[in-house]
Amino acid sequence: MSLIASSIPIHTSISNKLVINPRRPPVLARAAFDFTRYMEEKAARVERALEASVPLREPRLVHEAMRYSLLAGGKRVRPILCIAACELVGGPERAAMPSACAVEMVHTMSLMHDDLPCMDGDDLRRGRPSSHRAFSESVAVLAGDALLSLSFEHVASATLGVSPDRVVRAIAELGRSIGSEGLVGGQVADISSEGVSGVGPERLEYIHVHKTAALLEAAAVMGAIVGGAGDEAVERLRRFARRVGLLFQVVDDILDVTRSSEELGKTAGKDVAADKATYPKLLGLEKSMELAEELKREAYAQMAWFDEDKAAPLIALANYIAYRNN
Ligand code: GRG
Repeated sequence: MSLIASSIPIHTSISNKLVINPRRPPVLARAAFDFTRYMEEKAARVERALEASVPLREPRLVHEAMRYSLLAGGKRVRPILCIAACELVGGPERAAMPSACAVEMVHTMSLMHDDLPCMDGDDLRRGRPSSHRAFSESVAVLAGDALLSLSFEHVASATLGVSPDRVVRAIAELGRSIGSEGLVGGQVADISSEGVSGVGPERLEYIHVHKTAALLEAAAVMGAIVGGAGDEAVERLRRFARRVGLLFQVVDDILDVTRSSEELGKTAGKDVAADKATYPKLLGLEKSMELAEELKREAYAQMAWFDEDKAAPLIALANYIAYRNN
């Protein structure tokens, strides 16, 4: 059963057995796999698909705002995860592209809403003024709503050559991951924990698993479903992505206190300023890095079930998430 639905924690205790050196060069599954090239090629195709998914129609203002945020050049980790999961189970990239675009639309709209003054309040996103600063608060809300709506429409209408029951399952996965028991649930828990003392590891894990890991999990699971995966493969990819998703947020917390706003393309040090519960605050930097390493190993373990060569992109993606700089 999914962690998102059951709320079973990934870690009830933090291991202190692992000793890691964060500067150690990452070890990839196969030296022959060129991950940089893989990311560049996939990101370029995702970019083209995203561009085509939101044409500049009337009313111009809302479409301009949708495109302003969607095409602002994020890392595109979620769509690439979706495509890699599809290809791992033998599906073609084109089967996953609409789902890949949909998760990026949802991710982008969640950033637009998160940046609003009534939420986390940030004027900088992806290295440029946030949506509400470039347009207005009302346009940022509406353009975010429109991206959310389009994400579902896009999976339903643009996924071709995949059986209708698989498309419906993918849409259900997306809906479940972002609603009140997914992303929205995590954001509510996050906001209501601000400035509250005594936020423990279980509460923090709930926030991060729902706010961040849920959408990465949906990306991988949607890719697997439209790629034709059986139940066991879907479940393995779900567990892999859940750990990678939590890893993503642990690293995000670490970067918030170790990098500058210029490096991040968003305001650094915000978590401390807002008195937020974060892993560095709860565990300290070193233990947070140990947790990141542990999550990466657990994610890798799920990949051992698959063909080593086919799993190489996902292993490398987890590695990239663990060692990223922004
Ligand atoms: C989804 C209906 C709905 C509402 C949104 C505002 C909100 C509810 C949730 C906030 C979720 C949020 C902002 C989580 C943080 C996730 C995170 C670590 C973002 C950074 O992702 P990157 O580093 O960013 O992949 P880029 O810009 O590279 O895409």
